[in-house]
Amino acid sequence: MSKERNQTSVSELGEFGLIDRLTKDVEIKNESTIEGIGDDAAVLDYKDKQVVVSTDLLTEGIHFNLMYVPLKHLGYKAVVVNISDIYAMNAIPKQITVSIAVSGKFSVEALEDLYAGINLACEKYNVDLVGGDTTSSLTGLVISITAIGEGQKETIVKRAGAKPTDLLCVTGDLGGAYMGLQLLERENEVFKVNPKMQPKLAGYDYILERQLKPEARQDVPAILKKLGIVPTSMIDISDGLSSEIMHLCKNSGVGCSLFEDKVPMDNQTKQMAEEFSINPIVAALNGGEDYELLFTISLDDYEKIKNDPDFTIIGHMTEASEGINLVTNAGSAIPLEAQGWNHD
Ligand code: TPP
Repeated sequence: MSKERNQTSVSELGEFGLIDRLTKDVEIKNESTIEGIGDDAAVLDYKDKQVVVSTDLLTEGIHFNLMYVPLKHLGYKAVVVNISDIYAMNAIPKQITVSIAVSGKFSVEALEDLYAGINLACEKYNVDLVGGDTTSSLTGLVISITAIGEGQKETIVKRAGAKPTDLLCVTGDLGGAYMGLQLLERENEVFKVNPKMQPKLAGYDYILERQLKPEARQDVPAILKKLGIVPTSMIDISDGLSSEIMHLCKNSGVGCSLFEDKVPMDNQTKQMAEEFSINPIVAALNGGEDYELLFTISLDDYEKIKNDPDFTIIGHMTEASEGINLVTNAGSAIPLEAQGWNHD
């Protein structure tokens, strides 16, 4: 929370004054936005397009800890995790609505920091903020974002559609966001005991950024289009690789063999996992928040994708009766368990 600026209480501005102030920098960038903030609902003209809508809720103490997450980063990340769901449909996000519930501990200036992050993400991803709601909360901050995107009927990709011989592919690398979170939690515990201790974060910029300022795979729909590939199924990795594989398999009615040695991981992820005595594959399988895309393609598309540096083939789908298995580095196949992150 900024110390330099004068602090205004939310009650001084009132709900509508607050909305005006928080959204004063919003600009409309897309032709399809006929009506933005100000009416009962946004009006979007999509003509021959398919509209895709997704909502996510983030709650203080459950999804984020403001002891080490700056509000500007939180705003940015809240947008990214939502629009990641739109890219996961092979669609392009165009508009978002943002609803917040805030307790009295937040000043207007603190909320402006949150919206500065939201606006920054809207700039980066070319998305319009077109509506939302604000209300009070007794327990801290709650952020709900709805993302709206557009796609073409022929190229929208769902979780169902994978066939038993398809290849399983992933973008980027996995486990980094989880190891970044472990590092921040550890240093936060140290801080609570001794606030004068300097946090030991040096050398871990990548995994910290993966946790604090993740990016959505904006580039993927265009790359797939260029390669002439329409995935047979797709999902984004928010809860961890294992539970996302489960979703694809369940929705498609297939099984899967995932190869441990193929799962891409960054060196910082591996290093931090070693410091925490965690097997790095566990961070990739169960950590979550990587916001990479996991998808299946027809075996016929193998030649198109095999040399593309954006994607890694990590396994293949099987008949459902063969189950969902992890082929370990030692060569044994063990049933994969969906131990993705949950809120308990
Ligand atoms: N606790 C704190 C304080 N910070 C975190 N970043 C996490 C836990 C980890 N975490 C927060 S959201 C999330 C994870 C792993 C991903 C899954 O969130 P969920 O609400 O299940 O998203 P959905 O699958 O509904 O999109």
